[in-house]
Amino acid sequence: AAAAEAAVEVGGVKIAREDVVKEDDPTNNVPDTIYSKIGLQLHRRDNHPLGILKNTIYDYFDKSFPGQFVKFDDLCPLVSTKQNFDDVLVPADHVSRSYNDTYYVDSQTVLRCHTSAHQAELLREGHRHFLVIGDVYRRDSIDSTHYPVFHQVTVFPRLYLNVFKTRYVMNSIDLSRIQMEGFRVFSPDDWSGSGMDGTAYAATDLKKTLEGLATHLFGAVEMRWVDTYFPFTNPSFELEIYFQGDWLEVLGCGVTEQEILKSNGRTDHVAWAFGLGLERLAMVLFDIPDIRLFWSNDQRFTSQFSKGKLGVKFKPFSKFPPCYKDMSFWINDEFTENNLCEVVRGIAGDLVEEVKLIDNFTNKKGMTSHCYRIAYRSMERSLTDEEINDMQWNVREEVKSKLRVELR
Ligand code: FA5
Ligand code: MG
Repeated sequence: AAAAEAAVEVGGVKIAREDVVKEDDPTNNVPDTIYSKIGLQLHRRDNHPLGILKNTIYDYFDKSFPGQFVKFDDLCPLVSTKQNFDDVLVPADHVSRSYNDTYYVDSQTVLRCHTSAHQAELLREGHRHFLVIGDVYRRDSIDSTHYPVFHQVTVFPRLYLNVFKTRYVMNSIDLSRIQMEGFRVFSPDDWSGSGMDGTAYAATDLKKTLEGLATHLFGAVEMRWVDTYFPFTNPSFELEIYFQGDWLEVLGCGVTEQEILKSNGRTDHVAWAFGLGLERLAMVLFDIPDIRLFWSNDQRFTSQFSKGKLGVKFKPFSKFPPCYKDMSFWINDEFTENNLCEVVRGIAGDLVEEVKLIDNFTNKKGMTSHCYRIAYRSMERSLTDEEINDMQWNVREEVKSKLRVELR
């Protein structure tokens, strides 16, 4: 196989392979398949479904809040654990910090697992309203809607002075200064009759803005709000839209924790933020059946999309049959599905379509057996029996040697 590029450049930062892939370093778990995705920046290609969707989201914010939002789509995906976790109040024992869920370059540096990793530094730099779009990285399961690299848009924040508290505060603020600085100014009518405090007011504004975005993308749709939890927002919500007979989670959002604003120089402010996965939305909007297709260079895929054309329905080129291989083994204490998926992805790359647990039992001695079904399928061509058997043989060997499980 062709060696991965010696170095890529993102946002002015040169990233060499040896900066990211360190096979002998136990504090590193980044494989070549992940390194090879850094710098591709699908979201910056105007004729790519992700670029088209990104630009449509830009349009909405430019139209709704002219001149207010600054956009960042070229920030380096290598961030510190402080940026990715501490700055957004992710607790020390949260699963997302584990080597099982996140790609670590070393014990202090990760490939960002969400674009929220940039909000604290951007606040400290003095920005008020901003969008961050970028590639994010997660160790995860393998199926048609999960890929270890995907793209997120974080919008943060709609930041306003907390003029809600009392009429006294309202009266004491120099309104001309606030307007000059681009804050949204509320007249007393906005809040005094509403009985809402700043948080409730922000939550209402957030929901209204996001319902507007969903309508901008989908036209008239049915949607619903679901309460949820994020360490960095309170209250927190997910927006689901009803599409083709099912409820689809499209984004997470909430009112920013005061602690984040205070520790980044924004006392007496209220803000909201949201984070949205571009692929899931694009799959629905363009009828794209498998998340791997976004990475395809096949003309039959790329030629179907063009700048500014949201929602052109993808016409699948002939679909090739999948080939299923089952594999059973006795697991050990360290076994995780994410680790198995890394092994399979490392060997089969984008030729693996799904890895699925199909049987699971524990015998009288307390040994647990798992049977996984691996689906191999190319999006572009027929696979030969020989090539599938080779991949499966290599998967079995590596599962034995790397995961140290006992094959059955
Ligand atoms: C977050 O990442 C939060 N940072 C979002 C947020 C931002 C909340 C700001 C509040 C304020 P979550 O892990 O749910 O949340 O991911 C957000 C979206 O990313 C999901 O709704 C989904 O659309 C997408 N997503 C998550 N994992 C994958 C994956 N493996 N492949 C493709 N898309 C994914
Ligand atoms: Mg979620």
